Amino acid sequence: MTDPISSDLLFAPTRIGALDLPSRIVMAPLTRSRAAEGNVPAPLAIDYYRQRASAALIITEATQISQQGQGYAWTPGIHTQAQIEGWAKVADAVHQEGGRIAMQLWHVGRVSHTVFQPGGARPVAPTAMPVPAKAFIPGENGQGIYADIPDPQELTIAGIQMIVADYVQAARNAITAGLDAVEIHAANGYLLDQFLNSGSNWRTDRYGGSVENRARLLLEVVDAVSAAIGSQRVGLRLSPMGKSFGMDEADPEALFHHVIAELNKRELAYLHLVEPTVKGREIATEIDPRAQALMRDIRASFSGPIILAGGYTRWNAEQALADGRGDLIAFGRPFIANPDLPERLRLDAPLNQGDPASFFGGDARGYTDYPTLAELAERELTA
Ligand code: 8OZ
Repeated sequence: MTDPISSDLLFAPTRIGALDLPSRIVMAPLTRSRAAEGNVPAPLAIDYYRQRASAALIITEATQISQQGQGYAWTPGIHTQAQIEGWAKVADAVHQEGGRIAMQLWHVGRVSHTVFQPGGARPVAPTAMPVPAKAFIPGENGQGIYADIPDPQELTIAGIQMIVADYVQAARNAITAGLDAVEIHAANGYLLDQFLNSGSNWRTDRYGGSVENRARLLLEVVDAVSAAIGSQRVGLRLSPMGKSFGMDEADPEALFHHVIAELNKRELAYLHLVEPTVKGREIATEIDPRAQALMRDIRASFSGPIILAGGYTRWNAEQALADGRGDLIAFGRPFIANPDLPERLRLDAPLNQGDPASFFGGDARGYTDYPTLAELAERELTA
């Protein structure tokens, strides 16, 4: 093994799909629950993303493709004119700073609540079964609260087709707003993951049962979105062996063998993997050998670039690149607290620590007020 910290693999330029990137340091999608009325990105979001434009690629917070796709308080959408206009300001700001930004397209499926659903309907799912999780809904006095998830309703074929159309429209809207690419969120127990997983998908039609059938919706979405905006502007996020919101796949090897073989025919811009060490908000220190083997297989068989996400530090990011486990590294929490993260990693400078109390919801505090190294130095001079 090479000595990773003496190498600078994180700073090698690369190309993924249609995008030329100056480094391998990706800003991970981060839900911040600060959207304004109408689930429009708030003016503060313009500053927040502008401040982080030195990332090789910003992946936006998960953004619902439709009202039905929302499952959390104050998350932004990309299905109304006002939302498109809000995102256009964000994309402009990032581009003015020389950055690139992809929108993460999100449908939560069953991880929702009647408060978000059109007409107060029950959330939609591949299969109507109780969901072992809570939804984060707006409470009184502006605080989010956790609420039991009402039993979902099973999607009809017509309902599934509408969702594919919603993905396409959302992708077009993102491009209209000036974003550079989209990332289809098929990880972490949300709709597309619910279809992939045998534990949450008990359908007996062409969308359930065999691995081919469970992967069908994902691939239909990938194909329809690619046809609309070009596969070179489409990325995909998966969380193999993830356990979020009741996900539990009995045969992940067979599932991902099929998914990767199909993806290889489609020439996406990238595959973004949430590593199996990610357990909700914690990172496991013990590595499950089966999960490790699966990740190795995916890496060996996928024909395009891979972004890895999973609690990376500068040191183990360099190590992952040196070992060839991925091509780019997504940093989440470090980007919350360090708008100038690439510069800090380059200098091996200390990092600001993020405050979990302000991760979800609130105002500028813990959002746009984390200082850069230059701002810290200035404060010291004037103190
Ligand atoms: C944290 C809080 C809310 C949503 C995910 C979109 O896990 C999320 C999310 C994360 O993919």
